[in-house]
Amino acid sequence: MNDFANIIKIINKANDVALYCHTNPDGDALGSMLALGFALEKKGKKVSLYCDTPISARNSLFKGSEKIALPDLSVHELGISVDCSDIDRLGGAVKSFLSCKSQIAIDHHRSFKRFTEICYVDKDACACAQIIYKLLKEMKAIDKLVAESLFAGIVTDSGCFAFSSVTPETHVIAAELMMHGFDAAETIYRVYRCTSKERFDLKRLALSKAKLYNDNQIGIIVFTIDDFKKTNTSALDTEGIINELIDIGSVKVAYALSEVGDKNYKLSIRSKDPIDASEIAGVYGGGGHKNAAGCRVNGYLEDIIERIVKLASDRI
Ligand SMILES: [Mn+2]
Repeated sequence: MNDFANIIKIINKANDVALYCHTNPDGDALGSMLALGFALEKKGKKVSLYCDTPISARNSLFKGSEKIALPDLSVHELGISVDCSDIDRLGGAVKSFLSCKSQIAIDHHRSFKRFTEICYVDKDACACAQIIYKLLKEMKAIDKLVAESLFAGIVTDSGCFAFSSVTPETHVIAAELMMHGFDAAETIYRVYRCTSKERFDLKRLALSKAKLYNDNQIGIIVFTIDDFKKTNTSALDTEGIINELIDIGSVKVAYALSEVGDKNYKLSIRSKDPIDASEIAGVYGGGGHKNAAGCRVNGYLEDIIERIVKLASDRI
């Protein structure tokens, strides 16, 4: 594990490389995959980019995202997954990934469960893009567009350099990337700050129903299918809205429940130290990072809320 030399050797040998990111990709998944894709294409390789989720309007703001396709039946020489903590995160792309003649996984999640013989995992990296940066630096494959994509990944996964996962090294890497001359402020606006009117409406609606528990130490927002219909949005548009709750001084744990089906919810968790969000997600078989994690939960909404409030209050 964690041997760039071996990984570079394998990449150099392959002519036909398929890259994979997780289902419902976030900025780090996209930035990591696109940066690696641009770099390998420049090295003359045939590169395919796969994700099982169609690219949303928001994700189309990442340069090169139009190259990302739904997985098909074609077989590739080498498959590389980025930002996937376990094989299930590939969702509908699992079969395609496994059909590659060899596989590599590159990830930074604390909950990483090994699913390839060859992998590179750095649980201290604040973004997968930070690992891809080191890999591509060694391959001397960073140009302006690659740098911008990596920067976009780091910005989105670090809360624009605000999370506790950010280290001095993160800033050094960001500085080295910026030297390639892309417009950093424009990139941050485009991939991190910019929102749509629809998403604004969803945020306004969800926040108007937000509830606080335990002396305002636990915050919960719920996105219902009805909310998505009313605002012409989907569960993909909820990313980041949960931060409005964890930003309340008294809140130690914030939850966002997104209804995805009948009695089926996607639960996002944010926490402040020392509470471990990934440990709470683990109760439901999910995972993530110390301050940001997620899982799926089944049941009646009232029961779920009662249970997750107890999970948080037990840890406060
Ligand atoms: Mn990530």
